[in-house]
Amino acid sequence: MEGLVRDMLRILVLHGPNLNLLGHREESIYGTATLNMINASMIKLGGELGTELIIRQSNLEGELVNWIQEARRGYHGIIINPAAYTHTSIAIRDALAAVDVPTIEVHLTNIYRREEFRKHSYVSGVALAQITGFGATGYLLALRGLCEQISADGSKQFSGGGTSASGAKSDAC
Ligand code: CA2
Repeated sequence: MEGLVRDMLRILVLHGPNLNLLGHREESIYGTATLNMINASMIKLGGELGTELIIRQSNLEGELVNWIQEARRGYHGIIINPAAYTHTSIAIRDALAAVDVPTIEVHLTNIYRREEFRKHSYVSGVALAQITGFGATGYLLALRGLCEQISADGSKQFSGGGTSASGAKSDAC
C-alpha cells in the first residue's frame, strides 16, 4: 500500500509511575484532575485535531521502555510524563533516542521550582520540547505543539509497517 495518504496522526501518550494516583492523593501538589479526566480531555482535543491517541500508564520502567520501542512502528509522535523516572532513567532516555520519534516531555509541576533532585531531566536532551508547570493543561499544549510540529515538518512517515505517507499533507492539526 505504498503511497497511501493517512490523514490521522498517531500519537503515543505515556504516563509514568504513580500518575494513576492523580486526583486521589497530594492534590495540593498535583491538582484535582484524575488521570482519566486528563486522558479524556486529550482524546477530545485529539479528535478535534484529527489525531489518534494511544494512552498508557505504568509504574514499571521496563514496560515504559517496551512501549517506547513499539513507537518505532506506526507512530508519529510521543507525549510522555516519565514522572520520577525523568530524574533517574537512562533506559527511558536511550529508548527515546533510539526510536527517533518526535517527543514532548510533560510535567504537571514546574520541576525547576521544586527539590534539587527534580531539576535534572534525562529525557529533555532527547525531547523536542519540555512543558512544565501548567498542570493538566500542559498535556493539551503538548498535543497541540506536537501536532503542529509534525505537520510543519511534513515528516509523517511511518518508520515501519509498510505504509508510507512521505511528504503527504493532511488536514490534521
Ligand atoms: O510534575 C510532574 O508531572 C512530575 O513528573 C510528577 C512526578 C515527579 O516525580 C516529577 O518530579 C514531576 C510524580 C508523579 C506522582 O504523582 C502522584 C500523584 C498523586 C499522588 C502522588 C503522586
